[in-house]
Amino acid sequence: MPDVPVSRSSGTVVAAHGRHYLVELDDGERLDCFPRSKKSEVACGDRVDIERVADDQGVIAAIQPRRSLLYRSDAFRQKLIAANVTQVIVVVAGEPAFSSEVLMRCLIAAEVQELATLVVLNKVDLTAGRAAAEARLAELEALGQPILRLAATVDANPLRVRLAGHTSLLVGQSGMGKSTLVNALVPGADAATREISTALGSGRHTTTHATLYRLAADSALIDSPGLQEFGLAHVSRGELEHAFRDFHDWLGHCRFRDCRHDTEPDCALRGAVASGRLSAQRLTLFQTIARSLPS
Ligand SMILES: Nc1nc2c(ncn2[C@@H]2O[C@H](COP(=O)(O)OP(=O)(O)O)[C@@H](O)[C@H]2O)c(=O)[nH]1
Ligand SMILES: [Mg+2]
Ligand SMILES: [Zn+2]
Repeated sequence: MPDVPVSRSSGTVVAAHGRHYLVELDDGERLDCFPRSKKSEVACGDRVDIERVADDQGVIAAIQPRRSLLYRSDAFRQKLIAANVTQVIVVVAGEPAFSSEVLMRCLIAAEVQELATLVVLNKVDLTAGRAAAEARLAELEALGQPILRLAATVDANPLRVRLAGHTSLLVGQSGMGKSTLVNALVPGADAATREISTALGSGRHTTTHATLYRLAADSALIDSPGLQEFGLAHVSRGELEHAFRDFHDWLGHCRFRDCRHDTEPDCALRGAVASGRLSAQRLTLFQTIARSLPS
């Protein structure tokens, strides 16, 4: 090891690509960093303690306690998305058509972390797919889910006021317009993204890693790579049931306490569907996601 005196400082992970991180130190300097141990899992948005090992390189010595951690998971592993987020913004669009299941999975992951959620229907300047998208969002909106409609390429400002005081994460399938929103809201984001991609050796043209941008002293925006699936292996059946807000009135009223709301007799949820008080699509969506859970 070179004989460099160890200096310790703390900072925020502003970009994460594999096991390579860009950390913004509290004095504003940006430093390339690697985790100390093979096992350590660092996420964009993490507050970390850094030991400088070279002029231009640091080691992440510790991750400070997180106020939230958003991740997806299958039976074998988890993929961190972002840490210390306070608001999850799921971006959808009419064109290309979005998946209701992916949207719901993003909302469930946020709900489990008790994070505020906002759905942005982007590209409202396009008529293609708009009616179909609205039809699929209507159910969620009726349940009290906040939905914001805008066109990132025309005017992204309606989103700006919703970001104040938050560390917001943009998630969703690719092609929905997340990066376009970031570029519209953060001056110089495009150039910064290219610089970071070069530094981290990731691809230049699509979002390959989560990146945090500062908006003001009290707010930040994190862009994330598009996802086509969102594994929820870490979510329990109970958490899943509660994340479906329209189920609340019926939970606990099935004949069997451990009712799976599938083929059991006297299931309150299926009863509610039969009497038209609960949407059949919502119960089907629940079943689809429930079947993918480990238990
Ligand atoms: N017409 C229209 N196109 C948009 C809008 N927002 C994004 N796009 C386009 O949609 C494509 C995908 O955008 P991008 O930001 O890369 O999506 P991401 O994968 O979610 O980051 C790009 O070609 C954008 O120019 C919008 O509001 N209206
Ligand atoms: Mg992108
Ligand atoms: Zn039931």
